[in-house]
Amino acid sequence: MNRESFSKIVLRSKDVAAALASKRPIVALESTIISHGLPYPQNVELANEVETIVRDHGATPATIAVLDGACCVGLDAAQLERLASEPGVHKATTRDLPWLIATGATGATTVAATMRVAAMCNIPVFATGGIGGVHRGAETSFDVSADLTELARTPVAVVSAGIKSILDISLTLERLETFGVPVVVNGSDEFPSFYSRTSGLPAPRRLDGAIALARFLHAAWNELGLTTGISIANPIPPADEIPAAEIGVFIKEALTELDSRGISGQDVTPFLLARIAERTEGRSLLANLALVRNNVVTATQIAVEYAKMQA
Ligand code: PSU
Ligand code: MN
Repeated sequence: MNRESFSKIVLRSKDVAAALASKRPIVALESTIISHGLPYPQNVELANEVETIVRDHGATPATIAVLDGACCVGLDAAQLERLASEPGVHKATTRDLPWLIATGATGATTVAATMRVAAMCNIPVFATGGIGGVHRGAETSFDVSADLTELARTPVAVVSAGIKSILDISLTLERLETFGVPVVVNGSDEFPSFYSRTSGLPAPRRLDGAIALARFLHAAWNELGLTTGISIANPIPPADEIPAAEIGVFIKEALTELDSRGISGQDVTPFLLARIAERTEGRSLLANLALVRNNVVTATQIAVEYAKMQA
């Protein structure tokens, strides 16, 4: 495999190609959150809004998805609308990429698949809402997100609001430690749990602000030569937070319903996200939108600082 074969299946937008050529900062964005994580039309509104946020903070947005068998890096408004509204867009993690390419299908990329495509294009910073992890009950279901596998082997920094407590946060942090993935929390001593700034678990490491975080990426990849991804947990802003005890009730309820309906595999995360949004009457949705915007600002600031360090 070589660069030439990549160039046949990876379509970079004009803006992304220009930014890559002149080594200007880029922020990768995933698309599963658009097709399977948020309802229409909030999903497409957010997808457009985060592109503007990246530009306003001095970088080029690169939303990633597989459209008709091509890995697209940098999408236009019509492509975002399609991912947000078209029924039957596949949820695509790393193992699904070859099938989408070989059959000409369309898929929204998870954190794992987005990391993989971003790495193919040398885009080191990626913003999302929440990453996947070890599901509760994984000791019998073996349900552990491929996001963790990808963090173990793909050198991309993922800025998230931590991990939803639909997952086993403690076991997820154990897995990341085993894989040697550096995990750092931005500006807090506690690991955040998506809707909440707290989880009851300490931050494995803490750094404050984009310059310190960019320095951390530089140490990992350029000075130490590590080849793993990096997980940057960015707590939701205090004004948008839903306290862990409040959201916990709805999470428990959704998990019970998951069991009684026998839902498994790739459908688990989308089911839980939709159920929680429904049961909180949109409050979780507002929090979700707010934390994504916040992560995109932080990721863009990191991308800008990291690009300066590579000059
Ligand atoms: N967690 C969220 N919102 C999301 C996801 C996770 O709070 O939209 C999406 C991301 O795309 C993540 C994927 O990569 O779900 C993980 O799915 P799975 O658990 O099937 O690996
Ligand atoms: Mn899974």
